[in-house]
Amino acid sequence: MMLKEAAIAAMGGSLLFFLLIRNRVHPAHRLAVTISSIVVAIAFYHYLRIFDSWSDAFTFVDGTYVQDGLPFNEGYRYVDWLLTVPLLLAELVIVLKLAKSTTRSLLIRLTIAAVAMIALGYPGEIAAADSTTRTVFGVLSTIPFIYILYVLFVELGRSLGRQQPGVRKLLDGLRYLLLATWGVYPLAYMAPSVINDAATAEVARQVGYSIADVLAKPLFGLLVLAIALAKSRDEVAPQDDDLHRELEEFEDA
Ligand code: RET
Repeated sequence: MMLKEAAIAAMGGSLLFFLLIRNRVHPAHRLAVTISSIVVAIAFYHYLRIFDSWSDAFTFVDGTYVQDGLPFNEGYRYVDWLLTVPLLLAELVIVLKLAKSTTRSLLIRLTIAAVAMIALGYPGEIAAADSTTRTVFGVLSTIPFIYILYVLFVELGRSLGRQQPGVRKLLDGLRYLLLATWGVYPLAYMAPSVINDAATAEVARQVGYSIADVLAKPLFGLLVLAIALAKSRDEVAPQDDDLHRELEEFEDA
């Protein structure tokens, strides 16, 4: 499936990029970019596994996919999310550079909510297309999902005023990218319930998850990098001022 190859390439390429650019970021803001590298490295590995599992399960016959092999393992994707979703939330919180106690409280609450969201989604994901289990766990998983959105948009919204105007714009973009891409996941989850043909539903779900993953990991990482670089420029400025003063003193002497 071409899309999975594209996802593998996007994860691998962005991994290389984040590693190469890391040194351009001021050490005070580097952790967020390091986390981006870890996120796409984890996703790169899991996409290789997902790709293999897909090839073992489906064959392309007369223009459509037919499931004629081993069962397709959706577990790789959930293990990937279990690790990467808390990390993505952590890099967002870390790049903000809030007070230590606020950061700590946000990290703990967001991690718990993210783990609950993914863990509750899994039993529904592997349940039959029209089963109650699927609906019940989908609804249960949506509760922590809404809590995460509440924290990011209402709670964090209040701290945005303290960020530099340029950074604030980027952060706004980051939050809307998050909303737009994370919103795709519950929609893709519903594909098997609304599309009758099982293989078509499976393809729709995989396409949704894969596109959302590329936007939610590498593109999200790029925006975090832009914020870290903008903040790095602010860090460099005082040193330049010092240099300036020294030069002036030197010229005066
Ligand atoms: C599930 C189950 C149905 C209800 C909801 C879900 C939300 C999933 C989300 C996943 C985000 C994944 C990301 C991965 C990127 O690395 C589990 C599909 C609400 C929001 C951001």
